[in-house]
Amino acid sequence: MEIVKIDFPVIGDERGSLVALEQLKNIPFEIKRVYYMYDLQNDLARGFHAHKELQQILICLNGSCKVLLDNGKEKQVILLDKPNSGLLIDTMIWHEMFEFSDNCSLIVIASDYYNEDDYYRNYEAFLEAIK
Ligand code: T46
Repeated sequence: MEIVKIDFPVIGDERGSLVALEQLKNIPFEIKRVYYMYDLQNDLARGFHAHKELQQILICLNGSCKVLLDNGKEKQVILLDKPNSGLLIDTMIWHEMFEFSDNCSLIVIASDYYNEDDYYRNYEAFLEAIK
């Protein structure tokens, strides 16, 4: 399975670091939604679904976490621990986020609005769909 990680250029000076995300430039799709997660619990994993059409870039802005990506044939676990690195979660990739560090926060750049009909939340249904 191809893992796509995007390293965003950091514009830094003595005041700190700045990263710019721009649709169809360093984000490979049109951006329709941005959401974020914080107060994450180390032992409470999230995700456990795949998207039919949605593409997303997941960035760990603070702390670290692991992401399992599963295309139905292969599984890979990726560590996210850099605020200037984004992980592409493409369509039809089952994903789970887990082992959140203290103060972990995640921001997600998404190609479409929230739509519950775009989710496969049942693993067997996901496997059936990608056959
Ligand atoms: C994903 C991973 C990375 C909304 O109402 N609007 C939204 O934009 C989102 C993202 C969620 N919700 C509702 C749906 C649920 O009732 O918020 C509740 C929690 O969502 P969920 O259990 O899907 O959260 P995660 O962390 O398991 O998954 C989220 C995204 O939903 C999903 O698209 O790929 O983050």
